[in-house]
Amino acid sequence: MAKIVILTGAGISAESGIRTFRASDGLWEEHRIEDVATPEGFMADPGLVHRFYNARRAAAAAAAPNAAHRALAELEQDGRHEVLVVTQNVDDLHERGGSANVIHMHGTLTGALCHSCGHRWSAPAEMAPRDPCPACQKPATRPDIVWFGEMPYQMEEIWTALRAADLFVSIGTSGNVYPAAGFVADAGHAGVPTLELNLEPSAGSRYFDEARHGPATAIVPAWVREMLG
Ligand code: BJW
Repeated sequence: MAKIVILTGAGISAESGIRTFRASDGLWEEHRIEDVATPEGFMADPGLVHRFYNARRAAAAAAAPNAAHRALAELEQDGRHEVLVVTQNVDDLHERGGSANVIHMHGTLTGALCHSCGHRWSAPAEMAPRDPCPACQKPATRPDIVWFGEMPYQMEEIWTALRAADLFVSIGTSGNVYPAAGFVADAGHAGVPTLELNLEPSAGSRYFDEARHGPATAIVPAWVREMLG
């Protein structure tokens, strides 16, 4: 069975109404990365960071998976390929679209984490700075999100899957944030063919063996149809 590792980014959820980061109307136009996406920003103003993620949690809950999420689920469910989706996205649209084998390397909006004892639990719709951890009771709760300077989740598992893959596909990511931006090079060094599906050429477009450009809801289902013959 051919093994396919698929990296996804904000672009796959854009047509579900979820804002990307680096577009002219993206999240980083309104928020300083240092303020809302670093541990130092959280320590300086946890209320601001919780408000940022509370709003994004509400936006994700109100959104529905689109044709690109559903096409990747169809590829997995068809059973002829072993599909692993590695997403940088913190929404749960892959799971709601039907994908089962998903790694959230940058965490999830539905998760809460205690930065004192490391306990994890389901995030309520609204989190606030002095919420107690259900395990240790300390007011040390944060969204279970990987911020700049923190180690993304399940990296060994991802690199092992990448090296063993028969195909690496990158969908809807600008290729600006490492280690995900380096996966195309990691795959290339392991002799794994690489394909980019993005609205426009990403920062790493030239490293891919093949690139197709257009909206995810058009080019992802078209690619899946090809794969399923
Ligand atoms: C469409 C579309 C449509 C639009 N259809 N497409 C110097 C050099 C190298 C690295 C570093 C450096 N200095 C610091 C670093 C490390 C740092 C880093 O990469 N910094 C860069 C800015 C340079 N990385 C980290 O700190 C990471 N940790 C780390 O490196 O740990 C150490 C380590 C060591 C060794 C091994 C492994 C690790 C942690 C990174 C955490 C990123 N966190 C964020 C925010 C938290 C999550 C959240 O709040 O959601 O994650 S940043 C933000 O960017 C978010 C995203 O997941 C991530 C990627 O963004 P994405 O998905 O690519 O979105 P956009 O908006 O950039 O692009 C969207 C794309 O879609 C565009 O191309 C559009 O064209 C396209 N698109 N509509 C198809 N309809």
